[in-house]
Amino acid sequence: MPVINEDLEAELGYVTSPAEQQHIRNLWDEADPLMQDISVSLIKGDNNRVDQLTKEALEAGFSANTILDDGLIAGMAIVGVKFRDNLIFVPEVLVAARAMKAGMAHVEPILSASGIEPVGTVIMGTVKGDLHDIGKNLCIMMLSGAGFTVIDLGVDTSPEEFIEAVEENEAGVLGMSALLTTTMPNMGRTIDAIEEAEMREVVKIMVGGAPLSQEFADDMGADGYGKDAMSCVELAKTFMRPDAEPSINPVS
Ligand code: B12
Repeated sequence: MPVINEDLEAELGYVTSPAEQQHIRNLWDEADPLMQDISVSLIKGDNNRVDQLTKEALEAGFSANTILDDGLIAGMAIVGVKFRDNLIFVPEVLVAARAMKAGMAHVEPILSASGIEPVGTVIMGTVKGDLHDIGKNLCIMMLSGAGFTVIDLGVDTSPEEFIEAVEENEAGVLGMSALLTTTMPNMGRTIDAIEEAEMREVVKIMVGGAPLSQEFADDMGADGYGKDAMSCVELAKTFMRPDAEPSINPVS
């Protein structure tokens, strides 16, 4: 069984909560040394090395999903903790995000290239005032891989932009992402605007992002909450089932 490498053990030392430390340790103690190396390089913000190691890992036969989960996302978990605890600051996080992007550039085409017919159109965006897009982009990657046509509205998306995109693309599903407690209410405002535009019956709404919960999603009147990219895909698939709601518009 792989052991956790020295650099990662040192990084775990920054995680003071025992539960959090155990959670992150679990991400690594089954992970191949190459995946651990990708995590370390991402934490250090070494985008060239992440780029090179991700290529190597694919050539060595690791699946895109394994590289994403055991290498890239596991590394980002530590970056998140260090940022929260003021051990690193915005510039370091941006450098780590750039390294994540370097790895995702190799993994994304594989996850997206399923070659299957589009099963429906999903509009995705990060809400107004919020610039976090790593999680949203992961969801988009997985949705594309599952055969959805995804329209990415990017970050800082207003309710009007969401509404326009749903209309223009006759989308059956709208997904909103928020990472800040201050921008979470903009999801509710978008849902209200969709109701005012009398479009609530034609689109299913799913929400996600680290600070969200099922309870919050229910309170806002969303149709679903997803804790990660896998649940995002599951939700979108559920919404596309003919028995989900007659209002859904799958791509014909
Ligand atoms: C990277 C990052 C940044 C980067 C963003 C880069 C980018 N391009 O995204 C930068 C440096 C720009 C940044 C800026 C800021 N950040 Co920031 N950031 C983070 C950090 C470290 C990681 C976020 C991340 O990418 N996580 C990894 C992804 C994979 O996870 P995720 O986003 O949760 O997505 C998953 C799920 O939630 C779900 N999901 C996501 N979206 C959706 C949507 C749907 C529909 C579904 C179903 C599922 C789903 O699936 C995803 C994949 O599994 C977090 C800490 C953390 N641990 O979350 C802080 C954090 C979110 N940031 C925070 C803060 C405070 C800020 C700033 C205000 C800092 C400042 N003083 O300037 C600014 C705000 C800028 C703005 N207006 O948005 C706080 C928020 C606190 C709060 N409670 O509101 C956090 C929690 C850090 C902390 N603990 O203090 N940040």
